[in-house]
Order: sequence, then C-alpha cells, then structure tokens
Amino acid sequence: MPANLPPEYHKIEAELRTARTPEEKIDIYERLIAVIPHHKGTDKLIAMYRQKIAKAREEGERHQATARHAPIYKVERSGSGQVVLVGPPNAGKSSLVKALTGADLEIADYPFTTRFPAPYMMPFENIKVQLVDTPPVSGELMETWFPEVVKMADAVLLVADLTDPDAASIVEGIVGRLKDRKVELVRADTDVPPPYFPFRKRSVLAANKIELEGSPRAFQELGLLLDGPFERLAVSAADGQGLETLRRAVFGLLHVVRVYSKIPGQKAGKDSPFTLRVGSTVMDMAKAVHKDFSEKLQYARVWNASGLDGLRVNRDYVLADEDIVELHI
Ligand SMILES: Nc1nc2c(ncn2[C@@H]2O[C@H](COP(=O)(O)OP(=O)(O)OP(=O)(O)O)[C@@H](O)[C@H]2O)c(=O)[nH]1
Ligand SMILES: [Mg+2]
Repeated sequence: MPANLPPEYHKIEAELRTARTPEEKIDIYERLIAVIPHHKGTDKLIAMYRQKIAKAREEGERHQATARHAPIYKVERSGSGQVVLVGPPNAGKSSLVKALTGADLEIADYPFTTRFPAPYMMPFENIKVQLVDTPPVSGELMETWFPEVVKMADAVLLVADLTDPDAASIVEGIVGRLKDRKVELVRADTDVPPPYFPFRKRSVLAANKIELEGSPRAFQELGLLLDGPFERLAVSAADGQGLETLRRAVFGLLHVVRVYSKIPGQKAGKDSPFTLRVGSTVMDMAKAVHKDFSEKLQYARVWNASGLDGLRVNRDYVLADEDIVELHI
C-alpha cells in the first residue's frame, strides 16, 4: 500500500464496510480512484479498484438481470473514440447519425422510434469515430441504464429540436437528470483528466432542423436561454447544413491527436494514424507502437505542417495532431 495516500482516501475506504449493493461499492471505488494521486507507486492500487469496479458491475448486471429483468446495454467500443447521442424524442438523433455515417437507420415522425442504443461508425478524414444512437430521454424520463451508457462513452453529442419551443428547458432537464446520476456534461474545451469521478463528459449541442422557417430565431433564443454552457451548432440532418462543422466538433470532443509513424528514409503513411490522448508524448507513442521501442527509445524526429522539418526531440516532447514521427532506438 503506497504511503502517501491522502486522508480522504481512508475516510472513503471506511465506507466500504457498510456498502451493500454493487452500485454503492462502485460509487466508493470510483471516489477512491478520484482521490488517489496518480504516479507509478499507485498504478497497482488504481488497477485493483478498476478491477473491483468491473467485478461489481458484472455482479450488478447479474443481479438486475435475474431480479428485475432490467435491460443492460453495453456498446462495444471501436474506432478512435465513442460519442453517445443524447436528446428528446423526434429531435433527429437517428437522422443525424444516418447523415454522418451513411448507415441505414430507422427514422420516423413519431417518438420512441429508436428503442435500443446502437453503434455506427462516422468517418472523419483518416479515422473513424463511433457514434451511439440512443432512445429518447427527458428530464422526467430516463431509464436507469441510460446514464451507464453515457458513462462508458468518451463524450456526448446533445441533440435539440429547434421546432420545439421548449427546446432549451428540455436540454436543461436532461443535463440536470444526468447530473443527478453523477454524469456531468462539460464544454468541449474542458480538460477531463482521469480519474473520471464524478463522470465528466465533454459535450456539444447540435440544434437540429435549422433549415425550417423560424429555426434560426429559435437557435438564437436557445443560446440566450442556455447561457452558453455548451458550444451550440446549428445543423440540419435533412439538408446537410452544418454537418461538416459538426463532424469536426465531434472529433474535437475526443481530445485525441493523430500521429503518423515514419520509418527512416521512407514517407509516412497517413492512412492509419495512431490516436493518442491530447498531451501524449513521444514516449507514449513509442509504447503504442511497440514495447521494444519504449524500452530502447533514444530520440525522435518530428515533421509537421507548422514548420517542423525533422526536428530532433526527446521522449518528453508533447505531440500535436498530425505530427509525423520517426522513432530512433
Ligand atoms: N425538417 C427536418 N426534419 C428532420 C430533421 N432531422 C430529422 N427530422 C425529422 O424528425 C423526425 C424524427 O427523426 P428521428 O431521426 O427519427 O428522431 P430521433 O431523435 O431519432 O427520434 P427517437 O428515436 O424517437 O428518439 C423524422 O420525421 C425526421 O424526418 C431535419 O434536420 N429537418
Ligand atoms: Mg431515433
């Protein structure tokens, strides 16, 4: 047990003695992870709590499945990140997913068309981002599993319906309900370092159906009422307005950089970048490429569009999006 754990740690740990349900335990483990300082000496402890969380989740699922037949949805991740759509009935969530991914989804002018969360892949330049379409929610109506799906995602795409005069208060209701369930939606430029408790998810708001008469005005009003907690983008799944901006904004939510690995004497392949968290260093990249590289890394050379032309950098160099990197061992 690392010696330098803060006093809150021991206080929270004491609560474990009285925790009964898997949910209570998960809550405590998450708070413990949140107060444990992150460094080499605490890696094992944090990993242990992550394992305990996973176990408690499984236990909770078994419990729920047998006791109440409550559905649990886990959306298998793939691509460079997972972004979940959240919004009221008929806002156009499925229509947006269809427009952004090209997938064939069920869309209809009655509410609750979408019944289960389902993943689709959105191409963005040379990577793919996973979008999760979901059934509708509101401040009053949110199934217990819904916040769990949001917790698993990297970020949130809120969808508002500009034809609904109550669009702003509906969004506020949803955001408030999620907050009650310990999921806090934050602006896209917020740095959310791990640990993730309370669960903070970067979000943007897509205000849909902008092509309709009256929508531009509704969009302005939405801005005034929501008082700017999220970046708002005016979009139309119907005619494609704003969708390229939205695509880039969704990528931006992930806070990742794309870096290209280059072999000395050859050109870098730009088809399959490594995607790493913003703030990652040359050393992080080396670890992602191969264990050998991370063990033997001496230095790297970096090329990019901002003018670096093979600059020699050390292992702490922080990578930028689209850096081309040549690792030297
Ligand atoms: N005019 C207009 N209609 C839209 C737009 N996007 C979606 N719609 C319509 O809005 C209705 C609902 O669309 P869906 O994509 O099914 O909405 P949803 O949010 O997935 O609905 P649920 O699955 O019930 O939550 C359909 O009739 C769509 O054709 C848009 O940009 N403009
Ligand atoms: Mg739908």
